[in-house]
Amino acid sequence: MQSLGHTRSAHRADHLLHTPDTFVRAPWPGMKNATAVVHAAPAIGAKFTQYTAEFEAGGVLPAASAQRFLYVLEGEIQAGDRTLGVNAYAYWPAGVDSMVTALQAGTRAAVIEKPYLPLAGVAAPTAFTGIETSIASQSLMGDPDLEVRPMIPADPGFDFAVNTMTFRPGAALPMVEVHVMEHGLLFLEGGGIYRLGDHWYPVTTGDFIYMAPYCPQWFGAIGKTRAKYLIYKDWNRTAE
Ligand code: UGY
Ligand code: MN
Repeated sequence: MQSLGHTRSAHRADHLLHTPDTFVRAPWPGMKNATAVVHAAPAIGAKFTQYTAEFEAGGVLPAASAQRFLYVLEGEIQAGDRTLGVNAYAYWPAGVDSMVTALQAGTRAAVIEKPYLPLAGVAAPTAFTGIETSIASQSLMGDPDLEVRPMIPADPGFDFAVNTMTFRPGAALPMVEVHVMEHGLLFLEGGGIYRLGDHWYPVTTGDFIYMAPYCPQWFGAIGKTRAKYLIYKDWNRTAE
């Protein structure tokens, strides 16, 4: 639809709000019957790459040179001997072919890839899968209206974390956060107001946000349904 040049998308020095009306599909080397919307990459200053993969039935992802995390948003994926439905996720270390094939047309997945930073004396992680809805929630700073579900084990072998955060209507982050870690964030449900740097944005399902290190950030859920997002951060390593 013609929007006369208007969009909620915004790219500023320390953040990107990437809304679906501005997504551009582009071929990703090695993908077959699939396409990528690249949300964050070294081109924006990120130390990771995050894209949404959109598949036709039988679509495949190429092997990644970095470690890979995948979360199923829609449809069904075969990954080796595992079948992953909506809310299922998987992790593969660098050098392991994830053998991802979509089983249905319209399958979509959030994919995060990151070069691994080893830690002396700590074993590198191995592949695993899980289901987000089976994870026991932890409250954030004691707020029962804000549930965190960590999908990456609390093990120093991992150099990043991916969590879901679920806010009851009206719940909010308890503070404006300013931290060295960067974020890739995908809105899964609901919406609200996101503060990024000195800007306050209305945000909703399907939006993506990149936050650079030290980007001031705060979110309040607005509306009558819960708000939920998937959030990546670098973790367990000294900042470089
Ligand atoms: O884990 C986090 O840093 C998270 N609380 N940040 C955020 O939701 N913007
Ligand atoms: Mn944060």
